[in-house]
Amino acid sequence: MLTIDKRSFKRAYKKKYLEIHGEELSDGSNYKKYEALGSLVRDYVAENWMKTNKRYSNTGEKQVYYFSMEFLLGRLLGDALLNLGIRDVCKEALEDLSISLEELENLEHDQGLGNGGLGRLAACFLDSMASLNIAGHGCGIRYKYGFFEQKIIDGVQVEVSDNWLRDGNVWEKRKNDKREIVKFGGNIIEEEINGKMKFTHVNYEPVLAVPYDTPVVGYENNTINTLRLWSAETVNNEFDFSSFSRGEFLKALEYKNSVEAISQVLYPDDSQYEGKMLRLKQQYFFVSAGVQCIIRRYKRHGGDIRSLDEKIAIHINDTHPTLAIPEIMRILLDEEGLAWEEAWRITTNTVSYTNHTILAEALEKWPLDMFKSLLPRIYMIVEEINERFCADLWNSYTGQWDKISRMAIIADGQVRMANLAIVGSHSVNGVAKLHTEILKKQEMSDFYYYYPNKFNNKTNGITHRRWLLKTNPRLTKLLVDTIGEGFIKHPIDLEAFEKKVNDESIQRELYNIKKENKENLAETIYEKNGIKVDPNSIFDVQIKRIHAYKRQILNCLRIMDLYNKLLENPGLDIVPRTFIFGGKAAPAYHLAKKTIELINRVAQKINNDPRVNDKIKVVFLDNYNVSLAEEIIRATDLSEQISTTTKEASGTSNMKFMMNGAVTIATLDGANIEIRDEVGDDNIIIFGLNSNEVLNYYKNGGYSSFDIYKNDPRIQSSIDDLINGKYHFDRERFREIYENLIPYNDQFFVLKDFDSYIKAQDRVDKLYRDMNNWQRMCGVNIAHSGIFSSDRTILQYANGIWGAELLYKNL
Ligand code: 26V
Repeated sequence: MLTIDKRSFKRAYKKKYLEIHGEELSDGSNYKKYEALGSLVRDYVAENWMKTNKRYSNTGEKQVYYFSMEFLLGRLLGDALLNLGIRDVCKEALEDLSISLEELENLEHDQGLGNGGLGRLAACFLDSMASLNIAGHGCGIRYKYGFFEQKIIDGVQVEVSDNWLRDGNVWEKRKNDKREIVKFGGNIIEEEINGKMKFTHVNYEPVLAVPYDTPVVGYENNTINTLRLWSAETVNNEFDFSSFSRGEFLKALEYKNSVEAISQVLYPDDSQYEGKMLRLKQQYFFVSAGVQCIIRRYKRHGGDIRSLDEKIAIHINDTHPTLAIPEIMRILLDEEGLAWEEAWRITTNTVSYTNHTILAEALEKWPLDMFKSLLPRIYMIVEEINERFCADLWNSYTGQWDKISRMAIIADGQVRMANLAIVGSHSVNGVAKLHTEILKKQEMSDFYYYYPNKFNNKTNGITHRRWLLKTNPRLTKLLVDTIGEGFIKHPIDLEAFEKKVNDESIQRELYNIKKENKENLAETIYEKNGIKVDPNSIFDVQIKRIHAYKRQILNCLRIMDLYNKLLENPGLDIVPRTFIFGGKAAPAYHLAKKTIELINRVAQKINNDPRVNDKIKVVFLDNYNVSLAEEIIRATDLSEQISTTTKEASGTSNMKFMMNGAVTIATLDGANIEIRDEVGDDNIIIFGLNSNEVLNYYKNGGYSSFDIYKNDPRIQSSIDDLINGKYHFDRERFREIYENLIPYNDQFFVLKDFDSYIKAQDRVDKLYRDMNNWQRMCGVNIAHSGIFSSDRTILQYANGIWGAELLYKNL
């Protein structure tokens, strides 16, 4: 923990400002003030960063590398100040200088290098590893453009590029001396030398991988880990002057652009796999640079290559970094000269893999031709892994061709990345109990029976430092005042709060805190959308990627139904509600974009209808990102977690909401089940089909959405409203949604769960009328949220998968 007093902080800050801007503090813009503060904080971090790295070299403790195509960090200043333990001092010092810390914090551009849950999980894990003193580092891509910015124009999503580096990035440090070369294309020359095969890669295209390091600050423990993101450049970092001098200027420029394209942009799709060459290039690019750099460092410190797996753990976040497996093999075989068996033992003991989705359409499978021409040596290694694996399978399952071809790594002209990840790692985990069970019993059952010991569950978590301490300081203070500070380092101790939740003064304070947060959000809503919402209404929130399986449509149809009811019966006695949505659709995902448009049209209609306006309002907040999530989550009464059971692997916003005292309305899917188990049935509102029912329908059929539509006039009229011009003069506008639900038989059981959802929402209405009891429920949720801290998750990974030593245990 850093100790610094207000006076020295002010002095240092003014000095820093002068140093980097060459002018006096009082003259500058707020952005310049933010830059100076960021830069000062980075200086504070620098010494401990160096010391942490030294410690890791000296102690020789096991290093964990978390490989991920995505790190969705959000803003860093507030978290760094909090974890350094100087946020209060900094805030007061700046106040003396008439500067608002919050205003400066809000100027930071979100670091949005991720799509959603998977990327944000990686960011929470980095925070927990550093805070638990685990030598754990991130490895990924420094995309020039992050996840697109979303604008809503005439109700429709429009994508704008996210030029997040435009104004610079105070947190990153380019490391020219740590560059690596990654080789693409070319041919492999095979020759036998002294009875040993030698493979030489020739005619390849070299790409320079340049690392940019970002410090990951541990909570008050002096540990600073590293997130290393790789950027692609041409080897001489300029276009080829020989072609320039021959007048082939454009060609040279084209080459430079094609190399830089590798780290140009994050793929904004998290639902539908597409075999795009550029994405495969991205994957090999960062994985190869990362693995080369890890092995180089390991050897520099005198490590014996034969015990690499004792000192290094590489975790792959979904299948995206699976090429780490053949890349380690390549280095061990071709550069270190190890025999296949030994290289394979080391590789599989080093690598572990997390699966994040059972959606078949998201499974990565690369076309063989593309794979072979882009990565010729890696392809040869994958082919051999496959041959050896299939030979083993043949021994166990002689004659069972079906099974063997299902499990093969190469089949049907494709390389199946999930199969490679399972075969080439020593651990495969799901992200919530139900998800892991489904992997074991359904999606990956062949592999589970073959390798039962590889499979395990690690229920996701979220960092309570960002999602409670930082975003909700007033709630944090109430908790500290009532149960003491212990929960900050041991979040499970939040349980002590349960004893206090019947106390009326606590209930009142919970109410007041939520009210203030809702008032602030109401202001943001007014600023962004020009809609006035009532902070006394129930804030009913669904924020997440827009996906058919997450069923924003279910929520929207229920709002349409309620609207109809209110028109029929203007005196209907309901607690006023504000329905809040946020989320981005993949640019090519039609149905998801239509869903956004529908929500916006419903919002427009309802918000402009004075007959219902004292009862309901609908808001779609554009450009949902980490910072907006922080603002919304602390102001939420009701958290919507309504995915089709079995489809949401875990969910993590569900955990953030409960930690901030929202009550959840949910299907028994993903981690909702574990939340229910923690808080008990009285403190969560559950509805809908259970997993057996859903799996049974998928297996045996028997579901007809049309039957429900035909027999329930209430559903019928809301569904008809999709195509009768009520929400858009062009009646065809929402036909796609209609067709998905009726002629295409509603793959995600929206109609099947509709009635049960409405009844669950009626229960919410009743419960909310008893404010003391509602606040008691909120309190129980907070008290049981500690187990969902990512500190618990990371300890389970460290002990159960990585074998990472907790040398500096602070638990
Ligand atoms: C998948 C794909 C597949 C196609 C190409 C691009 C792409 C990019 C990302 C992904 C990842 C989708 C998987 C994902 O984000 N899963 C979410 O992971 C969360 C953290 O474990 C979990 O809480 C969510 O339930 C799960 O949907």
